[in-house]
Amino acid sequence: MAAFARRFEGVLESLLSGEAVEGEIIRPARLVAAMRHGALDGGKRLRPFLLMESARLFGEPGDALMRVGTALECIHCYSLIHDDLPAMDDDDMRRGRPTVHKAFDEATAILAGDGLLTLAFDIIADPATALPDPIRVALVLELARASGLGGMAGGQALDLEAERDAPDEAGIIRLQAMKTGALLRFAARGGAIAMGASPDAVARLTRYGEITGLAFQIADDLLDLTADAATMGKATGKDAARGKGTLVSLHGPDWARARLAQLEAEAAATLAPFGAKAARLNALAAFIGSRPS
Ligand code: GRG
Repeated sequence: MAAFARRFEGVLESLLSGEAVEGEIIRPARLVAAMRHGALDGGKRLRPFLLMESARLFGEPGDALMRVGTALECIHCYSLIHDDLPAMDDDDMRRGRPTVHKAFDEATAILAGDGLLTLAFDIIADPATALPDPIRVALVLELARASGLGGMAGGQALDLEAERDAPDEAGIIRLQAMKTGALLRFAARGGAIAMGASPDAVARLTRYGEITGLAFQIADDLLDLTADAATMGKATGKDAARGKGTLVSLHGPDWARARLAQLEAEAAATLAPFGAKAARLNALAAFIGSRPS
């Protein structure tokens, strides 16, 4: 994953260039700098890695897949920039550095998020993402649905509401499936769709994405409770401080660790028909459940 992250950085860096492309007028230097601050030099690049590894089950993923992964990471980075704003989670540190609104200012951070969100769809729609047109259109739609009203943005809205009226367990699972699960689901499903996989294979990868999304969130809630800020590169203990309900606060850390082991086994069973080719995706599911940060 670390080797992938280094290779990925170069592709993302070139797409966040300060040079205007056809159809643009200029790219304002301060906005480019804020977008680069929020997107480059940090992050595990988990979602694009998952997309590439899902694609690899069906053949060698090329540059087009790398560009789809870049689009996905742009959405993820936008969500972090906006989530850190004072009106949302109000964080000063992210990935061990000042958040975008601290390094620049709030208005610029809002626009940097807007710029990254829009750039994601620019990247996939661009013919340079050399995939058949129906596949590119399908990916645009899938990514929009994962990111928007009934996906990540909707999940964030439910998360804000949850601070007032505490949801029950089913409500917590649903809001997390939207807020953090939807992009991971897209990563696993999108890799299969981009490679023209069969409906059965797409369904299996979708399920795998849902399982890893759930595992990612349980691990994140566990880390919020147990890890220190230096390891995480951001403040921790925030859920408990706000009295925010999570599966970990409902059932406790021992339950969470047992559930993570269960989900790892479920992920492996879902991918069993792919045999040894799924070894890296199985390792990834294990990593997601036990990641240190
Ligand atoms: C503002 C529309 C909008 C949405 C925000 C995803 C999200 C919704 C907020 C992020 C809040 C948060 C920290 C959630 C926990 C899960 C999460 C997304 C953690 C960070 O993802 P990693 O671990 O981060 O992949 P890196 O830094 O490695 O990219």
